[in-house]
Amino acid sequence: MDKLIITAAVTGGEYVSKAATPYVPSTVDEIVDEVVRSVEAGASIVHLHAKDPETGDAWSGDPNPVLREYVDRIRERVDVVLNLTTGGGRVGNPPERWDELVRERCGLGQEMMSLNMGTMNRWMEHPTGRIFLNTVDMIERWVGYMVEGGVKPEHEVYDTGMINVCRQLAEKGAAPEPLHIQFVMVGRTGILPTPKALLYCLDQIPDGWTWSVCALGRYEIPISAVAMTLGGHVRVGFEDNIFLRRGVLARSNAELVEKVANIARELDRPIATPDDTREMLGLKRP
Ligand code: KMH
Ligand code: ZN
Repeated sequence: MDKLIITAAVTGGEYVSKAATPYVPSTVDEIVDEVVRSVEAGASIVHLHAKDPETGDAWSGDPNPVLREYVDRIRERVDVVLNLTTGGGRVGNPPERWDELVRERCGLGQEMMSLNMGTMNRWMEHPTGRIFLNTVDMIERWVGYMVEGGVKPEHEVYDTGMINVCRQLAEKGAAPEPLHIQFVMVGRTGILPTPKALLYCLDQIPDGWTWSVCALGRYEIPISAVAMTLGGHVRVGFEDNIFLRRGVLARSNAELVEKVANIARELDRPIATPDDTREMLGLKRP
């Protein structure tokens, strides 16, 4: 089996503020320290959103200068593959600006970016409303910006129909193959976090594509264990789950990384380093 790529989604994304957990990192220093801890625990990719440094809420200004600062500061401290959000960064930024923001974001020095593969009802309250807007036109433009910028898209699939959108991008040559898919098992408005649903998803993707799962809340660790036994990769972290176990908040993203790294060790699945990950996913070195 391939080495295991562990992604840590450390910043809490758009949803997790200091009000939800005091352990979510918010200032630049806290975020950089948290990335270092997560890499030491076994993460080879970190996924980042821009945070309000005081409250830990989603940053409502231009996210790009904030993300650039994270990239530069993290590069000074630790070797890790950087994966910036595309779906985040909309709070306070109207849809007319999204294209320009995404295009500019492709040049911040990261190796990867999320690319959300369809419009859906959000699974949680959100300051921008319940619709998570990602039309096929937006996706096609944004994948083009990523390819131009030498950034590898991580295709976020929240529902099985979105796999067809991935296949169409590949057939048109818009997204370079092999694609890397993140099955985002949100339940509620998207894929249920069950082994059966995951097996169905895997049946739909071509051989040779790489894949990872991220399941929300209490399903994060059990579904990660299923993915690991099936040869897939995993994402954990405060963006998806803040609990180490029932009723116990994780005190750091690194505790969640360590938990899946321990399962991998028990399964005799070696853990990928950042350089292994670059090779496995065909990423450019920064
Ligand atoms: N918040 C995750 C469930 C993005 O940042 O563009 C999906 C995500 C997408 O990470
Ligand atoms: Zn995200």
